[in-house]
Amino acid sequence: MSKGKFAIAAVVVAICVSAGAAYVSTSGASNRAKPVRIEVFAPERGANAGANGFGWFVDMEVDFLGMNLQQAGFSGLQLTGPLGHNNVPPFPGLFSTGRDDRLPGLVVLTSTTNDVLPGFSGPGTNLANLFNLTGITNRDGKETELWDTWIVGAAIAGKDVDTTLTVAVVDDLNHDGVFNDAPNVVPDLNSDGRIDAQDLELLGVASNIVTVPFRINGAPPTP
Ligand SMILES: [Ca+2]
Ligand SMILES: [Ca+2]
Ligand SMILES: [Ca+2]
Repeated sequence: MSKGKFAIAAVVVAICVSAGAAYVSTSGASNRAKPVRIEVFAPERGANAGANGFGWFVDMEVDFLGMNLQQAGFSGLQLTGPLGHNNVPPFPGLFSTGRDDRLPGLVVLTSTTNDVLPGFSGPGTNLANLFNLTGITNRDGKETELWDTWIVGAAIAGKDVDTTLTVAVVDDLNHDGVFNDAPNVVPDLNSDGRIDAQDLELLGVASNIVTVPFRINGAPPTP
């Protein structure tokens, strides 16, 4: 294409990427100055993910700009899961709802999280400690980059339902210099009957707030 068209296309792509990766607060405040940057790879926006309500992924990288592992709150490599997978070598980590023991600043919500299973209390439930795989993907003078992945093992957010994934790293609320302050449950701080990015803004975030609308597939895995 011509140089002019290419420039327009590049701008459109940049706007789309920006809109997809970052929540822009109602105050219009930019997220660019935030010290933590989150990029979610899965689910993709508009995807129809999983089967029977589970088997979908949340996969992301979290960049702690200008920080080391300790400041990021990172407490160790993690390979964990339910039952016999929980907290065993070679990379032990706890597996439950609530704040993650390995990445304790992270909040992960879905708008349709139910309260069917023990430990789940609806959309405010922080799902971060259900992540299975946590590792270090970059360490240099600019950032500490961590990768975090979850394969969802039960229909904890329903099936055949439109939902929204919301992810952020909470501010250093206790001012100990470490991003380790995610709550086990996010309250409805603005009392609007929903628990979403606006409540995280009120709680205080150190990162962009990523929101991904997608659908949870309820069909069985075989036709
Ligand atoms: Ca954990
Ligand atoms: Ca802290
Ligand atoms: Ca709310």
